[in-house]
Amino acid sequence: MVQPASYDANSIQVLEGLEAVRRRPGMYVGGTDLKALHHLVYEVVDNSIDEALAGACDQIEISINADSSVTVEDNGRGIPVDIHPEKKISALTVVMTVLHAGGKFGGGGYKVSGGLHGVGVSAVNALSEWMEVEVRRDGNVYFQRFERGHPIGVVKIIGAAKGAVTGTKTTFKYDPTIFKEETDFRFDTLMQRFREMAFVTRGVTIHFADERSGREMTFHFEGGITSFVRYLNRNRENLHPVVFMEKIVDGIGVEAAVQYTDAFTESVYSFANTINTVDGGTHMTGLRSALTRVINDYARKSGLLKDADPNFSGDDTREGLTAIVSIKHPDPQFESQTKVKLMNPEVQTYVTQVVGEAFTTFLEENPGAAKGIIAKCLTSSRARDAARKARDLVIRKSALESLTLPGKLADCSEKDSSKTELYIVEGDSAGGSAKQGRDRHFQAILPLRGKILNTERARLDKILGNNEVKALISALGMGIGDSFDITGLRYGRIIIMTDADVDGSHIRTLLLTFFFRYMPSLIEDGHLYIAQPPLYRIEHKKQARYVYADADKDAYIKELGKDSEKASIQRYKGLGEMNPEQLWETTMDPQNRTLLLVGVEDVAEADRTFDMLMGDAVDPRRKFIQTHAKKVRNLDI
Ligand code: 0RA
Repeated sequence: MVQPASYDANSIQVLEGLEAVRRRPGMYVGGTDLKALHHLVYEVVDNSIDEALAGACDQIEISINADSSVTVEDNGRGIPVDIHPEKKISALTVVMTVLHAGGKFGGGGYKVSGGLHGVGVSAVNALSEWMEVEVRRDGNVYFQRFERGHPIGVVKIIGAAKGAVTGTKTTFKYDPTIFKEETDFRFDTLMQRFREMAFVTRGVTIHFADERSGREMTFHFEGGITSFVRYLNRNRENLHPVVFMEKIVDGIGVEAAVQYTDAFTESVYSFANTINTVDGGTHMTGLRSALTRVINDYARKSGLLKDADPNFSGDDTREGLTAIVSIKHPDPQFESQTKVKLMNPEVQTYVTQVVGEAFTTFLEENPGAAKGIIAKCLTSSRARDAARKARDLVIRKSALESLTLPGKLADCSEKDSSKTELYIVEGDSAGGSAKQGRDRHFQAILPLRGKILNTERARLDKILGNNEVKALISALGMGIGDSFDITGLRYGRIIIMTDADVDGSHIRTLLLTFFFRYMPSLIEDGHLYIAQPPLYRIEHKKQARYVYADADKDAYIKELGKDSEKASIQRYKGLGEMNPEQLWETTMDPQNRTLLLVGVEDVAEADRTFDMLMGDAVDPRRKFIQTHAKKVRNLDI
């Protein structure tokens, strides 16, 4: 025994605090849903990440156990166990039971890593059916168990820690009476977060294992966020090596990694105390404005930008930019409880300063790279100019022609967009069948001839010049670019209907890329679908059956047994092989058809995926296409 059991005023206060967490979990961990459940894990792992950021730990092991308990083990200094001077109980017990106690004592260094609301591990303890902590320190192994936040006995020594081994091992089982709904940890969700944590905590090794499935992953990035940028650009052509910059200003750690590529898109991610701030904030603004300023200054000084030329805009300097900015702040201010936007004003000044100095030096010392980056900005600026002119022309034209619909669009009679559908069909012949087969009251048909443009590899001006794309934009009624307005959408469902062959899947991909790049809200709001035409028609004893998958065809033939010799099997190579009635019956009739809803679960991942799919690198594209089918959720209507 290392402490007396005491039930004084302090412990009563403690228990009241934990009761408050159990009564109102929403206030402390953001709810009782799957997201909140995952946050319990992050809260515990954050403590180990803090040890790593303090330079005291380089190994973190996380496992989801068979009983859905979670273990997090690190080789840090171990949570202190000595008796807390005020509370007269072990520091370990205090950390585990007092809200916000986590980093308040012990040696220097402040708590920097995220936490959900910075409540610390005690909130997790309160929401756990049980929790056990093992601390290796001073040659001993200390142990304490808790149930629903209450200590079960005092801190005990249960063994000897070999040599100078130190660390903390925490296992918790969430309380199913609180997390009632959906309660299965998702490996991929957790893995994504651990990968980010490992990127922004250079040198730490995070091993993550799922005992339920046997899956495991190890993350270790010697290069920290430099590796992160390399990872993001793994399928892009870069213009120079990653530029890494780092400085502590006024107690705030600032790190950034920057690399330009030949892509047309921007991939910039920001982190505050290891949390991915998806809505950016002052660190993001600081990074962007520094890059724009430095590039303009250098371009003027070196004469690459002439006196008569206007400055590059922020958009010009962001085309092809991949960057990470990561800050560590003792007192981060976020816009809301969800921690997606950093608000500290001083951070913008510091990031601008650090990135400004370092990137200026980089350009001065690497004139070749500087020239490449500026050439890229020039092309981007000229293209934007051309696009603006082209768009103005399109807008003026469409104002004149007052929304003329494309000639080949067979529109529907219904005007209420919540009831209407637009089928985008490959080829004129399938378009013909679809026009005859449809219910013209609410279904419109737009046939596309041949392939539309690869919009990933072309700029807006060129895209707007393509007739198929033009027809698509005016049929949808929302405009494009800066003038895009989703309220103009003329159809509630946009359905891509292509042949079940290689060309069909290519056209489908080109369309998906176009929508993702230029009309993402169409996907986010759930308007985009993929039609599912049958692969076979099997006729047996004058009974026709449509089959949508090879496996179903095989199953049916097996079912027919010997009789299958009498069946006639027709394989549909294209939509054009179906007559209008068949097309209606199998693919367009809301009573019978199956549609796949296209969703973007994670925009950042989709960004990488689309780039990979449509970019220049060939191998990863092939790999992606093979696994693509699984990513689209099924939706029966
Ligand atoms: C307070 C003080 C010290 C370490 C820790 C907390 C600590 C907490 C956790 C939680 C998970 N792993 C952890 N590792 C360390 C510093 C103690 C010292 O100076 O020795």
